[in-house]
Amino acid sequence: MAGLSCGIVGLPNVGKSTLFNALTRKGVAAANYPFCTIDPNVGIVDVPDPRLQILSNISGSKKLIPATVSFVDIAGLVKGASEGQGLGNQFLKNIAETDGIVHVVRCFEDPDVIHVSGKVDPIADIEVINLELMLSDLQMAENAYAKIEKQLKTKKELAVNGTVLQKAMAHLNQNKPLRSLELNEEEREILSLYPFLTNKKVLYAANVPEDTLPSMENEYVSMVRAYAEKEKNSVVTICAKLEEEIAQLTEEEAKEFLQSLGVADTGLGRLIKASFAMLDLITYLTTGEQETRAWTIQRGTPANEAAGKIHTDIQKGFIRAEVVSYNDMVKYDGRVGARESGKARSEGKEYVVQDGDVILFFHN
Ligand SMILES: Nc1nc2c(ncn2[C@@H]2O[C@H](COP(=O)(O)OP(=O)(O)O)[C@@H](O)[C@H]2O)c(=O)[nH]1
Ligand SMILES: [Mg+2]
Repeated sequence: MAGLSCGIVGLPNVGKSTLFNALTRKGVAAANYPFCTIDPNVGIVDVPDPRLQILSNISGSKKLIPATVSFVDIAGLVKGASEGQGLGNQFLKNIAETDGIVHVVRCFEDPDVIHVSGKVDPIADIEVINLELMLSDLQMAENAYAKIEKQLKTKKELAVNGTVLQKAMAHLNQNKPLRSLELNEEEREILSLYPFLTNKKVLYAANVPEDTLPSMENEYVSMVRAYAEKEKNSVVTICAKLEEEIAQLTEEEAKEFLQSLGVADTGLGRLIKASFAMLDLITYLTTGEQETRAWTIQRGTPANEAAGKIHTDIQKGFIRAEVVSYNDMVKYDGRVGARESGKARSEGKEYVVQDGDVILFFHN
């Protein structure tokens, strides 16, 4: 899978496929039927970033290339998935391959759409999913521990793995996700070598009914917010039905439609941005006559590694980076103007790239 990815998870019939279709306009069958989505569907989505168009106008670029995030529509999870119920094992394997989780929660009532446990109860729904993820992780931790247990006496270098896995098992047995396990840096690094599901970041997408517009709040959303706050996770409200309709429209029509509803931004835009933030990603920009482009990096990446995103040759032969902030590019009408005003900084390979840096790399 190209780039960074988010798995869309949630119980059956909460609106995952509807949301996914709107995200990707791919037309995957959304049906009022549990287990409808058998194969995970991957969609690559542009990250909306108005800075690109403005920079591109300044530079007279021929092309405009936004950053992307991949979303995967993962088949519905049910109680017992960690024991292979429903499409359990397949589901869990698909999540393991993603970087972060978007957990869709049903906050709408509709007698025509079956709820797998009979009534709308967002917290109970969240807990069904989270329990299955924890059980799956517990199994994984136990298996991993069993594998190294015998060697622990003779192989000193495995001691930390043993400790980490034991801590993980104890934590999971207390019904807590691994992302909340307190570990030192070395231990955390070792934990991240295993594809544990509850060690991934999670973002809740509360799927609200159309009659909550424009506020998109209702009592169910409040419950989800309170729950997420305890875990220090974020919530994005979204109306999957509305997004599905908007996805059929041209950009112009969509804008008018949203305005008529009193909604400022599409839920999808907010969801994509929140996913990007959840994965702790930022973008730096390059701009010229050929193209204006957003490059995705992890927050904290040094300049030479950031250059490696463009080409490994630039990383290897890195000399320096000329950095102008996006705001200065706009204020001084481009790199030349920024240079003349002393706003073009020369940075070395260890410089930590910031979101919105507009960079020109020099290399040999
Ligand atoms: N009333 C209402 N129905 C929805 C909403 N979102 C999805 N649905 C419907 O619920 C059914 C299941 O949706 P789907 O996206 O396939 O759910 P999934 O099983 O989570 O992928 C479909 O008939 C959707 O049209 C919503 O916000 N409101
Ligand atoms: Mg589906």
